[in-house]
Amino acid sequence: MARAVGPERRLLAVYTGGTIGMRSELGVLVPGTGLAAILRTLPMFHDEEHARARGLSEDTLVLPPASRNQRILYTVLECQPLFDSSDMTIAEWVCLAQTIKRHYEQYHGFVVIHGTDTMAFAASMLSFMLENLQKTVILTGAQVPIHALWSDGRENLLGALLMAGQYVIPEVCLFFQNQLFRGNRATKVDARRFAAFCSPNLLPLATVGADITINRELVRKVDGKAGLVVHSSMEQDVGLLRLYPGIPAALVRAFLQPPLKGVVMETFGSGNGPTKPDLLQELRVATERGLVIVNCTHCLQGAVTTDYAAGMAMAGAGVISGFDMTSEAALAKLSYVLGQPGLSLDVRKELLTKDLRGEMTPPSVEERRPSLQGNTLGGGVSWLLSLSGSQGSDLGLVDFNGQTPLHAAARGGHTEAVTMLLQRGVDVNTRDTDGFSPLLLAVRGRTRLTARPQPVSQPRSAARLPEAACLALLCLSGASGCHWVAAGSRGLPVHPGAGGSRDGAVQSGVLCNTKLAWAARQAEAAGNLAVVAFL
Ligand code: ASN
Repeated sequence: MARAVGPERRLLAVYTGGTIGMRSELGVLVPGTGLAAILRTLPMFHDEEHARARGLSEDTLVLPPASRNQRILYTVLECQPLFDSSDMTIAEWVCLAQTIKRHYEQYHGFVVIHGTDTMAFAASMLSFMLENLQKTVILTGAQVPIHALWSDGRENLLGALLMAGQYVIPEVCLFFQNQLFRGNRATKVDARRFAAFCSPNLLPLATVGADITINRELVRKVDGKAGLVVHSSMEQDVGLLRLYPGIPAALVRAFLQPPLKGVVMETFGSGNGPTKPDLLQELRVATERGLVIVNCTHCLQGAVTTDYAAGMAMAGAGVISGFDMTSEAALAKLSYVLGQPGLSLDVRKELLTKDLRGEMTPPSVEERRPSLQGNTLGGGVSWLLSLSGSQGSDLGLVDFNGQTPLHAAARGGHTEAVTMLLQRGVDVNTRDTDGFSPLLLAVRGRTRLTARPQPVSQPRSAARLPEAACLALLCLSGASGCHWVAAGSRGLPVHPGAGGSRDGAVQSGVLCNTKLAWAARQAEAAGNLAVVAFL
């Protein structure tokens, strides 16, 4: 990711259709031609004076200056015909990828104006078709036509042009309502609201407000100087099957017949499906025949696991885990992987489990090992390893916010990891750049800190710093349903509304986050925190 330099940045805006340019005909919206002409009349999209002074050609539009020394010039390429995106198919998206390739050297970046209904599919498809992308490609559109008085189209298109013009983000992205998403992580979640998209399993790459905030560590790195490759041979015979409770095995059998070559199967929760033998048999027969089935969850957020027998049964029937991929991304990936010529079935399956374009977060190798997954401490260890990326890493290392693995473990509620780190003697009192200790992050990370009534006069364990801080960390970082009280040595500040006694004996009962955080911060500042936990 880099800030784009140079006095002029040239973009190609490929207009494929969608509501943004639609007109009403006989009371219904249909794709409308002439988007460039509309944009030319809107001062926010075209600086006529500058265009004339600069002698720009008729088909080149220029944005008003966004920064002092840079102008963004763009050309709108209107597709023939224009589509409501419900009519888009793999063939149209291949054409789009080839158009980008054809104009790749001429332009600094690309904006694709597309209908919203299938925009997440389009972005996913393009992300796989375009390999070694070194320039920014951003899809955008609108919920309301751009010429309407109240339309999201103007902001969305202007935002996409500005992002593509000012930054080099070498990915296929989707810009909507001030957020720039990785295209193959986005999904449409609302038919009417302007916030139509979300990226359930990955934070936005950038957010636009008064300032533009780029999530730099998320943006993919360019792979050397390899040239752009367009993969046009996408498999069309791929499908999407959403399971529902009681789905008859006969229906599943009918769906899985040739010419189908790959299926994204949407399952329940964390990848679970019915364990009825006849249904599992249909899945097994199909996968043994060479049909590739990828398991994605119905849920908007979360990933496929084998935590349940009902999830293990899917894996047992030869179904491949799609981890946290959206169904759109999984379908596009399937189409791409099955479309590659000359690969064995095993290689294709292997590719499907790998993160190819940032579309999934596969678990670390350690997380996949059943021996580690089976116990809670193992879960903590594998989480830690995924954090560090290697077994031998220094557990005291800090990230760019000054946070250690203990900060991260405490913040995320990974009790087992906290235990392990404390056992290894990491410093419990390290502060991050905001001055927060792991204990304070653990407190802040809790949403409910209500303790059931519990006798507090006989604490089962009590300790002073640093043991008390360790203990507190353990109970606060995720142990659900734990009973706890915060107690202090003499002088522990008591929040005015918290109850408890001021002599420092016990602060107990129900403490909300704010009060505990307040008390913990005061006590930490005074260096005399002692916390007693009842587990
Ligand atoms: N039906 C339209 C389309 O996807 C919806 C939109 O663009 N908002 O083309």
